[in-house]
Amino acid sequence: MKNEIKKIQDLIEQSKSILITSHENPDGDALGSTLSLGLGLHKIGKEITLYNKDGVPEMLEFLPHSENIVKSLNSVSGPFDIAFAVDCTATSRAGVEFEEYAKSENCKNVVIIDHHQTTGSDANIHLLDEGASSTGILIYAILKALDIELDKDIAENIYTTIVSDTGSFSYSNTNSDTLRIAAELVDIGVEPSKISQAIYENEPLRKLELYKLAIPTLEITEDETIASIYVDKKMFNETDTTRQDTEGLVNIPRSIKGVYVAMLFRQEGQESDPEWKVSLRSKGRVNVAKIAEGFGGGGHARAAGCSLKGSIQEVKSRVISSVKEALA
Ligand SMILES: [Mn+2]
Repeated sequence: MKNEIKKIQDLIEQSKSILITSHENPDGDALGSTLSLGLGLHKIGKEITLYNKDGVPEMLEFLPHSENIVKSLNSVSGPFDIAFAVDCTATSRAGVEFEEYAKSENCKNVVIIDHHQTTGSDANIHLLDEGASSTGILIYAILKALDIELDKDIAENIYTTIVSDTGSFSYSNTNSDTLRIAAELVDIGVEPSKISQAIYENEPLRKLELYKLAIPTLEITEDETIASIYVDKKMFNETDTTRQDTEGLVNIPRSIKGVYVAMLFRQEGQESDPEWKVSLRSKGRVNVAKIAEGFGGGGHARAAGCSLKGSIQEVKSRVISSVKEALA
């Protein structure tokens, strides 16, 4: 990993124009990493372009400089010396537009920075540290390697990546490095209560209306170890919500005593050809990344995702069978 950081450092030092993106439907780690890397590299005179296919969700608009993230690559002024895809297992995670763009002459080098279990990638440099609590922790390491002084805006962005991906320092990926870095960020000026309020006490009412419709779908297996919940197109339409409003919903089945694996099914695609995006959460007994991989997805041992086609009943029973097998 030290080696990869050195390679990235050298590449940045030789570069002028830099494009940074992250995965679609971005979370706090995706955008906090995009922004902190961008702000840091801007400080040493690089020309920075920030892009995300889905833009900035309302709940993350508080991130300093998030208004600078563009939603299309049409108007950006390439070519770029480096295109970074952060918090992404592959360039495809940032969407087709970026995947194609990264392959073109517009991007001289592609660098992936991530903390998700993965095999192989389509990048020139792939910095992968599964031990990092958030991708933002890796951005922190890169900025430090480049001797860039962290200011409050950078610190708030990195701090948000940590709070998001550790569930406010509560998941098993919270380690002493995470806490030490968080403490340093607080010393720089981050106010933890301000960030927590921005993330957790700022929900649009419509999101709770969606929760009201989703909670009756809560189901648990007979032995009470696997729990699921789902959101279909009708619920989204009725509450005028989008997939962004399902953020955190999987924590409802997960919160149940005795549950080892929790899952959220979210309908995507056309009504005639329904597709379900599955978020899997494990409390430790089962590696849900392995389950997701079985359906063409991926992720971490305790948080992973995949997509399946079919009716909700079919899709649920396939995933639950696979979890039961793993639990047996
Ligand atoms: Mn992440």
